Amino acid sequence: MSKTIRLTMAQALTRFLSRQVTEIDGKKVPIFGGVWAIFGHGNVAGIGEALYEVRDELPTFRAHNEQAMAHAAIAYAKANFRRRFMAATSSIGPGALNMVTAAALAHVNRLPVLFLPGDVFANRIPDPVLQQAEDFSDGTATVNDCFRPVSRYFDRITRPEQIIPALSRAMQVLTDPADCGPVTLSLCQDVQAEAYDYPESFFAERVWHQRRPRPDRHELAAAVAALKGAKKPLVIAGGGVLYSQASDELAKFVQGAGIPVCETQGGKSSLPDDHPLNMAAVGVTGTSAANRLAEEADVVLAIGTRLQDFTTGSWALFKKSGKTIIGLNVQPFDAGKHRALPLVADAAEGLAELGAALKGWKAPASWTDNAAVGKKAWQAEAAKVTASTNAAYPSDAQVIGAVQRAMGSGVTLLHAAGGLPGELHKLWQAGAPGSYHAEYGFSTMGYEIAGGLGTKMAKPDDEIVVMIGDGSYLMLNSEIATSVMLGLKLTIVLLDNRGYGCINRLQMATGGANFNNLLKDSRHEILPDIDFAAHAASMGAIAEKVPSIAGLENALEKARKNNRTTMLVIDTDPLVSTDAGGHWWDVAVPEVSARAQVNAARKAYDEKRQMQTIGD
Ligand SMILES: Cc1ncc(C[n+]2csc(CCOP(=O)(O)OP(=O)(O)O)c2C)c(N)n1
Ligand SMILES: [Mg+2]
Repeated sequence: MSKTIRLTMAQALTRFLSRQVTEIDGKKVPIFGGVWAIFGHGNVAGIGEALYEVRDELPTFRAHNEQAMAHAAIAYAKANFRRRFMAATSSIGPGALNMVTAAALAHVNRLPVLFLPGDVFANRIPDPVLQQAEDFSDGTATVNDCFRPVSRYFDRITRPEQIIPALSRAMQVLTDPADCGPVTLSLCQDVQAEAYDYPESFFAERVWHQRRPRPDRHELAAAVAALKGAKKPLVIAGGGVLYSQASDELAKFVQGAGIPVCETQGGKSSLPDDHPLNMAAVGVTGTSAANRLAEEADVVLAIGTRLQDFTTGSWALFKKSGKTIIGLNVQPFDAGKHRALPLVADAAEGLAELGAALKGWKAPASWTDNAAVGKKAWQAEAAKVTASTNAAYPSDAQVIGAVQRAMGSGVTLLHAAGGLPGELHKLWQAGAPGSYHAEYGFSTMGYEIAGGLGTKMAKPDDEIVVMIGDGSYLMLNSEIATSVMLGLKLTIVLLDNRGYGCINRLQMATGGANFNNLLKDSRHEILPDIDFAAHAASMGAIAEKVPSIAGLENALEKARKNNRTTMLVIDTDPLVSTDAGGHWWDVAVPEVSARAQVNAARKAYDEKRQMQTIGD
């Protein structure tokens, strides 16, 4: 018999988590950066006590909203290129369900996070407990079943020994680059506190290394043959390039073969913005430089991308009939999308092998040179829309210009929802890999501030700039208080256009009346002039409303020196967005309507849909 140790399930869990290690730059570090926790009766006595025991090795952080704390955990994993991650524990019922949206966010973005919601009593003796939903026909159902479709692995722990296989499975999912995503271990309250004789070996230190699968020989040969036949090849760099930390390999590969690169939201900063082959953003929010090439490309090497509609222009952008897509992706599900030739591999490994096999081959010089001309033209357009202005209500693009001028490309910029993602994708000039942090897989309003917090935890020496709209801010801002309390400084730029500007613009573009998006177009008795600066200041931030673009630049320069979270608020124009670049996006317009504008929009919509391809 091996030696055992008697612990509660919760003690075994936290002890196990604290012994999981990874190696970064040759140094061993805990793979869990900590645990976010909001306690209630469902976790305070069990998990709470167990977290206290390991608080020196596995720190616990207190937040103000469960969704937000999970956002912080997810951003932490993203900023660490998925090599380190965090756990988030809640009580049962509302606390647990507050994390479901965040679980979906992690699921869509393929980011590792360990959810530890409390669950009802496994023994069912005190049923129904506070916050327990009762299913009339299913005794095993609890609200935590909502995590199932948004978890890569879900388990309910109803006996203390179950935590042993459950944690092994959890670690496989969290560390696997292909499967990677949220894991939910739903922890019955009574079982958290139950003791068991666990084998001591379960708590031995375990060192995890990033798995980097190499390509299959046949898939590689097919991809090389396709590329060698290309006249107009194009690389799409997705988030997988960053997660694989494959930027150097990518640069080497495209420089060797003379292939231009375009970037998805998740893949932006794979190459620095000023890299001559980087055409920057592609798709609905793309640059003219990238989209021009996308329309003509005959071989598209899609690396680490899910090929979501914003990238493909709802499959109307990549127009070349008979084109070949090569899906270099660690996940076969993505690698084979749209009848692509799959090249299942880690991005860096795949690029290295492709590069070696293509050695000496180059794309036609006319194609590569043509890309450079397009890039120059785009840069001139971008400079125009981001130039300074004295306008009382500047555009988002003009605010972006001010942030870029004041902060440079050395900061880490973060955003998630509203009009900003589109403008930033087009216009932000990113620096180092990972310096552009977009949550645009789920585009969750309210990710921004908590996401900034998690990013700051991952990159304490970086200046983190969070750009956010008034709508997102009002949805979830409470982690400003957490950032102040934890001494984790963020610089937040809030663009107040008094409503849901981008959805209002979408409404107008689809023939809709201005309705229920901007504050002025919504049902109200009173229309308050919301004082965002006062609101942030009340949570301990340094906050100020700036009167102009020049005022914003000055304030940002001062904010650099602050050691506390600082928020700058600027009024902006809700109706303006950047026309240059961009591409049609499929948003279904009503087929019949009493409004002439809707009927006209439907006619235009039907025409645009003719451009869509499926599998060609
Ligand atoms: C949680 C959530 N609810 C709704 C949406 C749909 N949505 C996307 S952007 C947006 C408006 C965002 O408003 P704001 O943050 O002020 O940015 P703006 O559009 O004004 O630039 C809405 C409602 C979303 N992405 N996330
Ligand atoms: Mg707004």
